[in-house]
Amino acid sequence: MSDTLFPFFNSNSDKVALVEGENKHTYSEVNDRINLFSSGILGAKEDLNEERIAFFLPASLDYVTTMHGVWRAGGIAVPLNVASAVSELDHYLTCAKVTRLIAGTQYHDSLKGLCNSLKIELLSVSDVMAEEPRALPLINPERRAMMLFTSGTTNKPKGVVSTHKTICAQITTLITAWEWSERDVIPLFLPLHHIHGIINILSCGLWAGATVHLFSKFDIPKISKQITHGTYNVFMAVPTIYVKLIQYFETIEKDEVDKICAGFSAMRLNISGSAACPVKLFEQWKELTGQILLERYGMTEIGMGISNPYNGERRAGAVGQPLPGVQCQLFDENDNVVERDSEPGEIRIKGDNVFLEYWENEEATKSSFKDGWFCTGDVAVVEQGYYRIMGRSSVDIIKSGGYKLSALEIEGVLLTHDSISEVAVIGIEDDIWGEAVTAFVALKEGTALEFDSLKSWCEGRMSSYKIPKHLKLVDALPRNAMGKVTKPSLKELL
Ligand code: MCA
Ligand code: AMP
Repeated sequence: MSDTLFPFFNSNSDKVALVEGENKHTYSEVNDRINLFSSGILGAKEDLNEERIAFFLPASLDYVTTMHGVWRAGGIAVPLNVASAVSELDHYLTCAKVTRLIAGTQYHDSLKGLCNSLKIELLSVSDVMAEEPRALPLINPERRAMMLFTSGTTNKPKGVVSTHKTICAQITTLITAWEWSERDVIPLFLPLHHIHGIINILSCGLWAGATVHLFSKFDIPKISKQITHGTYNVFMAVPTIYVKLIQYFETIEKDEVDKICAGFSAMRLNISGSAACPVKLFEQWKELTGQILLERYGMTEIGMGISNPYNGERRAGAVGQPLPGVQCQLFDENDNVVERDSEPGEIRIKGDNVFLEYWENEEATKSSFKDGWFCTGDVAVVEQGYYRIMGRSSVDIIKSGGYKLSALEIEGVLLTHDSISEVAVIGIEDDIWGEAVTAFVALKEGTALEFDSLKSWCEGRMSSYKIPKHLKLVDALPRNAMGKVTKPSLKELL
């Protein structure tokens, strides 16, 4: 059972695990709370037997209680994006066959209708808590533990299922590689429905006995203030966050900038990941803070795969070497191993860190593995011993501010607009977001479309970060002889 392996939860430690605003929670207090939650969610059952319990909670003590509570009771934890549109939630809840949804009371009114229609019990954490702890099941590490939704080259996001063993492998490799310890203090402001926030920050922190400061969003002034006070010694973020920090520095007094940069400078580690870190950003950050960003590469299906070294050269524009316990190999289009340096190939991964399956999607699971290797769809080269990511094999995946977005999913929603006859969505290079969602639209005859009205129409139909940043009206989309839209040629139309 992976959860009891979190050593500090078992040690009755009075060390602070979580800081939430003015409130501090010790490991022993959090541990007791988790046990009461597990006892309550079990009710009369001995074991949840992989029942899917979803939760709609921002970063909070309640989130940690629910995640670990579900694990200890033998359920599958399904953390949801609190910024989701209702239509997206419908898909997640239906696909995972969720039975109970734990949500903050502030969300109950907006979730009630959906839960009623899907016959899902809507609860708050306090509804679940038992008065007394009870015996909890022993859980085989091979059992399913968590489901995260990931966008792919198909229309709807797929549920990526990891086991207790997967999660344990993903955490422990990072604890070793990045030298986590109980002396660490880290801010957590990333969303908690993705590996970056869940595993790299929250779970590694709690496993190591560190202190994790929880923020419901990336609140630059608040977080910067703590940084000037020297509160944190580790900082992990997506490249967009480093860009936004640098932009923020341009809006405040130099004296203040110097204090924040000194706070960063004193840290033991600054990490960038989830999307490519431009060399220019790497250099700017070094110049401002003296920190040499450690860039690493990961994916929902594998956790972290490749990382620049903690000790040793961290190379700009490269992601380093495979992490301990992770097997990594590049393959060409004919599935042959790429033997020579500087020749590109698809990254394929093996190891205990790799997920179990796409939930109830045998076909997708099967086609994503070849000879036991998980095929990431990312193309890389090895140069003087360092992997460098060159891009993805699909134009239908967009990385915006660290979020992986499916062009097809966005197109599917836009096509339901009354004025749109055809649409193609791609990512266009962008200094802040990495890639900006851009929609090429052909209109139905006799109709017109303003960008602002399209954006308003999108609200509530998709999460706000998926809404196109640019709209280009075209007479018709460029197509090849087979009638397929030639997406690479769209950029030329801008
Ligand atoms: C916010 N907006 C965005 C994005 N985020 N637009 C495009 N892409 C985005 N990622 C838009 C909002 O819709 C809004 O638009 C406006 O920006 C301001 O929103 P706000 O929420 O205030 O922005 P923010 O707080 O500055 O958010 C930026 C962010 C956030 C903090 C960078 O996007 C974020 O947390 N990204 C990280 C996601 C992540 O953790 N990914 C890891 C998955 P409007 O004003 O028009 O309403 S990848 C992973 O886990 C793998 C394993 C890995 O390798 O790590
Ligand atoms: P997700 O499935 O949302 O976790 O996103 C995983 C994808 O993010 C990978 O398949 C890569 O395309 C991309 N990614 C993650 N880290 C990096 C990185 N350091 N450089 C380039 N791309 C990255």
